[in-house]
Amino acid sequence: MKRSAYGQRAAEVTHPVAKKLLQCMEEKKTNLGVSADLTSQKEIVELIHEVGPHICVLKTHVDVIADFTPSFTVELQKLAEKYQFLIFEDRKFADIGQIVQRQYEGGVYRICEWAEIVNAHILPGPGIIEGLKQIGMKHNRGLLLIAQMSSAGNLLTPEYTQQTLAYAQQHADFVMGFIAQTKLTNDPRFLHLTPGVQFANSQDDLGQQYVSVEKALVENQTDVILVGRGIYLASSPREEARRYQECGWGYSV
Ligand code: 5BU
Repeated sequence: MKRSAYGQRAAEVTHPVAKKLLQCMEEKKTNLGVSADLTSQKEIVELIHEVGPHICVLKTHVDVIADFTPSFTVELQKLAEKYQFLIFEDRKFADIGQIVQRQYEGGVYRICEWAEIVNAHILPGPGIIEGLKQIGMKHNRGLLLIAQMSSAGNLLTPEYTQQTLAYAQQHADFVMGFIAQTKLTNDPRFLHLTPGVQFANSQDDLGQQYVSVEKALVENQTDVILVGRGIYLASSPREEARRYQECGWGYSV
């Protein structure tokens, strides 16, 4: 049987979360992640039952859930187990190391207890990575560095992106990849996850800029597409997730 590049990489990488994600992608034949940006626990659970079989990652913004209770994260983990996907809290940490540790470990959300993947800006310097790493490594977690953004007028210059790559290389025991619009490195240890992907629209009215599945995966050579409104606002999120899965996987094998 022909193995996809994801399967080969799964065998090669040593980062436990990168390995798990690549194995999941290979087994489920999907490079689709869903951004579950809904504002009630019930809506998110319903969405997961629709899209769960088609995704490798569920991306959350827990702080937009109006009726959030800590038990929700227990349910999320059960659903991740049932449907076999990884949970990525798109927290975009951006503070000094000492504070991000508290934001990651404590507060209401206790993110490190349930999110296998989180992300961070490197704006404050490498102390943010060191801070998160001290917490995350104890829990077998992975970090994505935000190297590029999808939104118009963002300030992440090519030099900034290159510095992100350099920091990732210095912390490859914890950093498993990037949020990026284009592939930044051939280093197989690092995964590239791309938000701002949609079939239907090229933008929203607040600066979001979309690329097609083909552009993300073929032209820009990234690894995982992250789709939010393109799926959760569709009349059948299940069918739409299936379409994105088939399209994305078709470009990757
Ligand atoms: P959409 O509905 O597919 O437009 O949602 C995009 C999601 O990806 C949303 O959760 C954003 O927070 C997230 N995102 C993004 O759109 N662009 C970026 O550069 C980063 C995250 Br980083």
